[in-house]
Amino acid sequence: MSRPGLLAMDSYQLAKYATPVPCYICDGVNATNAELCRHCQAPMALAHQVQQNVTPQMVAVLGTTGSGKTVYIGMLTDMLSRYSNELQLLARGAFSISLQQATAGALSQCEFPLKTPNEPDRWNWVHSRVLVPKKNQKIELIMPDVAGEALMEEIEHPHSYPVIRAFLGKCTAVLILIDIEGLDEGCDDQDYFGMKIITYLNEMNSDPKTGWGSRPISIVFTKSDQCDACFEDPVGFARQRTPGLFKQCGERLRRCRFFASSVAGACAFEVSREGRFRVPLRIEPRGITEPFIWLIHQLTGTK
Ligand SMILES: Nc1nc2c(ncn2[C@@H]2O[C@H](COP(=O)(O)OP(=O)(O)OP(=O)(O)O)[C@@H](O)[C@H]2O)c(=O)[nH]1
Ligand SMILES: [Mg+2]
Ligand SMILES: [Zn+2]
Repeated sequence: MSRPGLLAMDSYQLAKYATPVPCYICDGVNATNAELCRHCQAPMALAHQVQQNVTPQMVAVLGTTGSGKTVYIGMLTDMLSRYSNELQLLARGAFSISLQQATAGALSQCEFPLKTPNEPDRWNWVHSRVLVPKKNQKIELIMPDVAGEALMEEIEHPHSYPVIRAFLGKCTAVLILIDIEGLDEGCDDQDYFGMKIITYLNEMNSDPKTGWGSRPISIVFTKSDQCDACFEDPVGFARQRTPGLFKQCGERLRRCRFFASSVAGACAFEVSREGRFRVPLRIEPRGITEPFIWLIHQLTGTK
């Protein structure tokens, strides 16, 4: 015979999982305990980390595959989080430090980091607080390291990577990386890439006041360790070597500036059974922080 008793019902605990949480990148609705957005695969940690009274700005680093995005973002975050007086970076959430750690780790062993996988759930999303000490200003920033192949796919076939489109739609500034190595021997793929990305952004939002024509854009010539002339005069270099991009910038962008950057002081090639790989012989960052600092000053109105 069974005796009557009281049994506590735990089903109310499930109620909290029914509260939908919007993804910070695409606004798609997800369950509270989702790790990745089920619509665009962006980490849901971004939505949880963002405080209600702080709206993070989104900044994109765009470039073809192999143009140096991962090396650039990794080195930039490493430099700004350690020893910059002009601007300081504080990572929000441990996962924001992974890219910096992977890049610094690889470079310290005289290697370059691995190519970024095409799957959005494997990208590193750097979420940080940026401080401008002299002006006592701070902003929150989200800056992912996207794969160049995925980016090109989205530019050539819009909507193939919804996460890229959603993210770029919310960006307030971009850094466009142009690989100067790709400009050698009369190859103009990098010039075409620059023109395509500016056209893509302008088509996305061409409003004269809020569109891309009035948002800050840094054009960064990467791997400039291979060309002193580029460091000496990035504008002259752009005019001569990327004439299509230079013209588009002059005609369509009101807040655009050219920069030269490099991470490696000198490189060599290592030949193994897997192929021929470039290895950095010494790390000598040049022009890494300048394009980013200029963007932040543009965003905060501090210069
Ligand atoms: N000489 C020189 N080579 C560099 C420099 N930075 C990157 N590289 C070379 O460019 C390659 C690609 O760099 P990544 O940062 O992985 O390029 P990525 O744009 O992230 O490429 P995806 O992940 O495919 O989109 C490296 O493996 C190096 O061979 C640099 O400052 N100088
Ligand atoms: Mg990469
Ligand atoms: Zn999403």
